[in-house]
Amino acid sequence: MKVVHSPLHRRHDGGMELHRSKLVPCFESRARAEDIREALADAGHALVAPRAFAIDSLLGVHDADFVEFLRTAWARWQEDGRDGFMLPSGFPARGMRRDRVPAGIHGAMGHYAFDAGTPIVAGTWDAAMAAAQCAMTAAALVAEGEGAAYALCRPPGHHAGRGTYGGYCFLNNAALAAQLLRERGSRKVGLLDVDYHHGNGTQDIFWTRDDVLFVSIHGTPDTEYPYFLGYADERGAGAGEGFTLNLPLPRDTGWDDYAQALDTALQAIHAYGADALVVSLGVDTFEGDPISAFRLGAERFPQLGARLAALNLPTVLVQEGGYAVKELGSNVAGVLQAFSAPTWRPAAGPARTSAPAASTAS
Ligand code: OKP
Ligand code: ZN
Repeated sequence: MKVVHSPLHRRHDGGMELHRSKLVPCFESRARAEDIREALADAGHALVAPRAFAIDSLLGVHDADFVEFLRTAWARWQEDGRDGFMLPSGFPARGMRRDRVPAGIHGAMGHYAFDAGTPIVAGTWDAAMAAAQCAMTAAALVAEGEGAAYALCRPPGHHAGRGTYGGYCFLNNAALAAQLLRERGSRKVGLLDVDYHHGNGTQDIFWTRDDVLFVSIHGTPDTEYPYFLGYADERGAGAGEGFTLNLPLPRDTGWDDYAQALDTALQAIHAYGADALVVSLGVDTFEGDPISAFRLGAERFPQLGARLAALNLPTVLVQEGGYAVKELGSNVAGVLQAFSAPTWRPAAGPARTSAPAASTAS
């Protein structure tokens, strides 16, 4: 299948994160994307460059002031006479003001960020924008008739909310893909997040909407990052009530229990009547992942892919986490296998029938 990827991810590098009370190089590294790219090229997938979506195309998903903060943060940091990488150290918790963005860069950072593990460096904006373009391009390819497409996004996106960043994420790539599908003819998008960590940003973005069903399987926030969202009793609000489904699982969950949750998730997307699927594809559910605690063996990723493909929907796969760098590429390739089988063809949905005639050939 088509793999949308940009080398600009390399500009996001050199930052450190506060991890167990120490500043350490981020687990989210350049090497991750390189490993995935090599494994997918070896597996015969076709690498394509992202299209040049403009900043405006982010605004269906993100607040304009937040986007402007991300775009200009590094320049403001430099004006402040600083170098290296940007990390906030104070946040507006209960009883403090969130209605006002402090004028200075340090306060502004705390306003928009929700953790001290997501450094901004000189090239972060370029990399985040390129990743967003990769996701939107993959979605456009699917809207134009590709059965499935994969966006090799780095940095990842699912922790980024309408106006917040954290968890290595700045722009919500998967949400942008879902939004683009909606704008190009899809009526109901199923968004399944299988990353080990809850996709709090995606949930935030679609919380009050019924046109995107958000379903997430993840380590329970009782013990796992991001801690403050992702419980089973969160089900959406207003028009979006009933259109968020969280399936938290305990640490050490293995395939049997995981597969049951996966069936529940897939059943919910089927029952919803989705005509397209976006997958937030984190493979940090792998047993060897250094920062996660599920126990899926490498042989489970082709099985995961087969179950996703069995939904028979036009599908955009968007890379999220996965930090066992050595096995990362082969685990991702495993998920993509079923979508590349010569017999796999999604049922034609509105996302496909709305495609311009000239671009449906694939
Ligand atoms: C991103 B994704 C600092 C605390 C936690 C954040 C983990 C982000 C995972 N060390 N680190 O969902 O894979
Ligand atoms: Zn994760």
